[in-house]
Amino acid sequence: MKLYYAPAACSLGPHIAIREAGLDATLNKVSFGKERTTEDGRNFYDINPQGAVPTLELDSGEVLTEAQVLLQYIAAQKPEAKLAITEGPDRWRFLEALNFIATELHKGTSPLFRNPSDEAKAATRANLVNRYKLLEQKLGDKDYLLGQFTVADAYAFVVLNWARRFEIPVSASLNAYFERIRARPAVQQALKEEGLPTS
Ligand SMILES: N[C@@H](CCC(=O)N[C@@H](CS)C(=O)NCC(=O)O)C(=O)O
Repeated sequence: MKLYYAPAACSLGPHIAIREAGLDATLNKVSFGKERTTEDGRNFYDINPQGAVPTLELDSGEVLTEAQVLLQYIAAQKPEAKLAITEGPDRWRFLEALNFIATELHKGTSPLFRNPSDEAKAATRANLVNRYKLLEQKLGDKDYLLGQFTVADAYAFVVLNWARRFEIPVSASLNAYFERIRARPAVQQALKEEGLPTS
């Protein structure tokens, strides 16, 4: 499989998941200039008409999109790595966490990347402060959102990294959670491969 990514974008979640699962995958960096071009010189819109990362090209040639679907797809390729919860009551908590991160935190942060007006920025930040309190409640006193590490934590790591970038205040427990994830060897590998700081 081939993952189209941009450094520190939401594609970092599936990238971490690939490394956690120990899957064989190649990376292809997308340039987000006026044109969207892949590392190997193709027009990215020909691969994904939405022009967004993450985009996963399967070995069959099929193209899969949407971060939380890619995370589940990757986890399903290596069930023994237990990166998803697929049975029991926690299955629904797992899906709830993924959707919360996608719709409240990921898309809740997106406006800040578009250089919004001061008013829009303040409203976005206030909403995120509230949403990170909810994430803190979901984490509780556990090491990871579902107790064990899953791809939901890989996704949470990405948005918490953005929270740092945009100086959204989060609790000490969420900061410790971020550091716990960052210390994982697979996360360190993914950060290095994207040319990002590892500490
Ligand atoms: N619905 C997509 C959205 C992905 C998305 O927002 N990707 C961002 C990077 S984090 C992107 O590529 N933005 C460029 C654009 O949409 O034009 C998903 O959940 O995967």
